[in-house]
Amino acid sequence: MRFFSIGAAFYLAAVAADDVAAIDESWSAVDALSELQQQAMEGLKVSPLIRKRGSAKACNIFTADRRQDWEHMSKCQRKDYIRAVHCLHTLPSKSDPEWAPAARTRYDDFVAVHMNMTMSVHGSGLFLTWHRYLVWAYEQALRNECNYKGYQPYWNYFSRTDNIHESPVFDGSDTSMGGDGDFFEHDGALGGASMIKIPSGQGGGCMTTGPFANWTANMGPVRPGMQNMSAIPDFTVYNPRCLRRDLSSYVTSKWFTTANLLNVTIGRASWTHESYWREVQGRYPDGFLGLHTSGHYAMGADATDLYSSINDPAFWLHHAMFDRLYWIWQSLHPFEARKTTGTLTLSNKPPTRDANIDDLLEMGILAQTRPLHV
Ligand SMILES: [Cu+2]
Repeated sequence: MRFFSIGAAFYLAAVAADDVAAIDESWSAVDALSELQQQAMEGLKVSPLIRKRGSAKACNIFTADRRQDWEHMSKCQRKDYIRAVHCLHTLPSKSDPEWAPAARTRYDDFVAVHMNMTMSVHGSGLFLTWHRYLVWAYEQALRNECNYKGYQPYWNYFSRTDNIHESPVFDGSDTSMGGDGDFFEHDGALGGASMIKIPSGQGGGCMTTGPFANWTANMGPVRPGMQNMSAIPDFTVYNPRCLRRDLSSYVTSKWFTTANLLNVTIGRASWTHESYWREVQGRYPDGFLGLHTSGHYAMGADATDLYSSINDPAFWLHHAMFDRLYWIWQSLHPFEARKTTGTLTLSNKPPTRDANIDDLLEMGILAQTRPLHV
């Protein structure tokens, strides 16, 4: 069985080379990822879980909704998505104003919940699944409250890594998620717990062109990685301002590589849940930003704030992609897929117990509370 042979071949270094696609670092990251996805989907078709829950109504590979690569969506589809995001950004907030006095719009409800939970849903055992659930809740809001017909698109960040300005997600056209910010002279950004220096790009200021020109952020930033940006203490402070970007091809070309992709999907870092979890979040003392943080620093400016990066409407395309990698890894590593790693606090500060799969994912007013793994 091809699916199990991938995990087993790499995990046990077994000789099953004829079953394992000969993906190596000579492949483009885009081609490698499509092949990995293909194999992950084959795996899901033969998963024992599907046999157990094989009814037509069960959520499985045959019934699942399909998210799409922004690059492969039609202009009409992209425009409908952009319309729906603006809709959420226009509808009034449903948050209790006592709890989130700075939240003005329905979009802000997502910002407030993310900011409020920052210290327990990053660098923790809840990190991967909580963000999966957050993206789902947002997708539901777009569909149910803004009549969006599609599903949450993703930014394939292994595409156009040489020049992020050419990515259809960020090219600034009317079918993009906006372009770069205006030029603002600054000292670059410090990522990875301030251990990794990112040179400044050509932006850093307000995003004044494209479909999200003059987009307003109402909360944050609390601890932006971009230098020379002022901060506020927490999500209760109303801080309306333009959204800023500083697109970074330095980040995309350095970290969105075939080698890093293979490492977390079939290579050494993919072997256990713990190694996957660690690697995708970066090894900061080694100067390695990791796929998750790289997504944020590739967008730059507002997106470099751990708390309020969610203000950038492209946050969702990044996290949908990050979640895509997670399910591909899960499918390729079925014996590790339902585990969790980490405690209940960011980098275990303050110290807390290990998270477990019965821990609850809280989403405030965005969605019902549910266990980490069902
Ligand atoms: Cu987050």
